[in-house]
Amino acid sequence: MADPKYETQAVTGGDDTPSPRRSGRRNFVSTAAALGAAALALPSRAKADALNVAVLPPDIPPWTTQQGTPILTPPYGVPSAFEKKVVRHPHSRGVFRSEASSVTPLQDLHGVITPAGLHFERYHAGVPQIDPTLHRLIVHGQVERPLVFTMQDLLRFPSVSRTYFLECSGNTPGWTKGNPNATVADTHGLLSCSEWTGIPLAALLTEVGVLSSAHWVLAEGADAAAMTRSFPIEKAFDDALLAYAQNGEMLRPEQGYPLRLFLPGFEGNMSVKWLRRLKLGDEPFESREETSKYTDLMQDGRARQFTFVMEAKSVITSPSGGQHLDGPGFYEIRGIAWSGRGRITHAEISTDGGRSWKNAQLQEPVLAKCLTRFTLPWHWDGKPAVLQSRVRDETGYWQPTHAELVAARGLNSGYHYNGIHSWNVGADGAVTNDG
Ligand SMILES: Nc1nc2c(c(=O)[nH]1)N[C@H]1C(S)=C(S)[C@@H](COP(=O)(O)O)O[C@H]1N2
Ligand SMILES: [Mo]
Repeated sequence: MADPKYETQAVTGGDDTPSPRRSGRRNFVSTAAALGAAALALPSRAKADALNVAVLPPDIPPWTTQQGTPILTPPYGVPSAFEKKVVRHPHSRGVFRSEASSVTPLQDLHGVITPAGLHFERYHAGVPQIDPTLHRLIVHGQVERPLVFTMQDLLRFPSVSRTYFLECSGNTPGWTKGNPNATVADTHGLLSCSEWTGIPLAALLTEVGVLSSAHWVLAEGADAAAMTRSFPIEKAFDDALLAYAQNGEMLRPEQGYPLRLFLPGFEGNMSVKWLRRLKLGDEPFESREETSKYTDLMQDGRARQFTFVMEAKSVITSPSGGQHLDGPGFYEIRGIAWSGRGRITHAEISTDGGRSWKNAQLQEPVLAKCLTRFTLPWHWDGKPAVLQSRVRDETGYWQPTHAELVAARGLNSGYHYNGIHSWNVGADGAVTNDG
């Protein structure tokens, strides 16, 4: 479809003889009317007038009459200058610091892949700048042959590429009522999805030889936080990766360059970045990040520990907090869904705050432990509406309501919130967060 910015303009000049282009335009206008013209971008005649240039059909815009920017400028491509607002923002604290996180602007993205430069970031002691030629991975503990690998060694192993989401277990401050001005980045932005390339951890463990007494693996990062977590050996032989590339290029420094552990579907914290050590043992290692942190305090004062899996969750990204509907008419409701247990099998959308639900269309491909897009055509009648989505995964688990989550886990924990999220649409078209 042509850019509506041009197509909704009145054609100036020329005679009245119908031409293919004009009848094309007429068809387009009738489609536009059917969709509700308000859903389309408004013409920018005023802007063109202000610039004193003729850019709209049938005039020829200046970018058609002059040579464009030469190739290789800059040598590493960047988004259009008109997309400058699509960036990561610091999470909650309002400033970038070494003990910090930044969020992915999910409301401005399309498809399921997060561009590397927009992948959320979470680090406990800043981003180390590691020379890959000086980086080593040591594998020791209950193994037959303790070994130290260089990056060159690791790149020679057979590799795989898999598309997986990564979500921080602290994503979504849903336990308490949210800020009405929050966007999806604010509520769900500690979530991204990439194609990760690396070595199946199983292949590396086969190389060192696992002793039968080994049931747990400790992973340690080379950053100043020396982030350290334990995970069961079953995960190592299931789908754990030693990832060195992301969306076709080597990892970004923020994502763990030159090597990170990647545990698909598990809470983000366990995917240790800047990975320098794996130790095999018969028990979990009880590191700081799996005892005093990343445990979930329950209502009765006891804490859940080793809550690895990120459960099925979804959020509507359009229309969503901070956006504005330009009057009644057609809108496509769009959202993303994911589950750490496997594939998403159902997505439903409510426009009346959960009183009634409609099946949304899952957009292919539907991959396990990966973001899945879902959509639903919607005609907004201009009245206040409450938009919600809920999803089910292949285990039959349904994304819970806030009330169900609170009943099961109380209100002491800040982690693992996957409740149904609501956006309010006001009669004026303003979309606000309802938590
Ligand atoms: N070495 C190391 N690994 C780490 C962290 C860290 O601070 N240091 N942060 C963890 C946390 S809490 C999360 S949510 C993920 C975030 O990964 P990302 O920055 O690539 O999004 O990395 C995890 N791995
Ligand atoms: Mo995290």
